[in-house]
Amino acid sequence: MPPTPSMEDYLERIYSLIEEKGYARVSDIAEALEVHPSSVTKMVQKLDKDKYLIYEKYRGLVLTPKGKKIGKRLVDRHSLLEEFMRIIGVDESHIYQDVEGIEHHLSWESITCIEYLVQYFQADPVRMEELQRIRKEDEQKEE
Ligand SMILES: [Mn+2]
Repeated sequence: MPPTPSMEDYLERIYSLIEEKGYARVSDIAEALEVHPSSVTKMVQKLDKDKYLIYEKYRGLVLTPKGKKIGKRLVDRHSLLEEFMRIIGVDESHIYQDVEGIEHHLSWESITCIEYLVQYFQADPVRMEELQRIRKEDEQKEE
């Protein structure tokens, strides 16, 4: 069974905490996701049961190879979608929340398509200028 959106949020966060600090404590996860530590403990136990990680109350948690693999994929997906939003001209102040809102609801096929689109724009700066030109022309019409 694939992870639920909520499990994805946890795996994504746990993976980046471990990347950044070398470990992920229940209190760090709770703070990062703005949830109560008891919710974290519950979810971590579920992720342990589903073999994404190994949780020992006093020793903390480690991701299994399966947990690492999906964690990395989720973190990469988040970065890709942020990059996509930036390219299409979304204001920086909306990017994080918008990505949090859509990331769980796209199929991996759609993610791959977005990846190609991002590559398309990154390959040639003229393409991004062209997109910005369309936007500017439209904004000028409204003025
Ligand atoms: Mn995310």
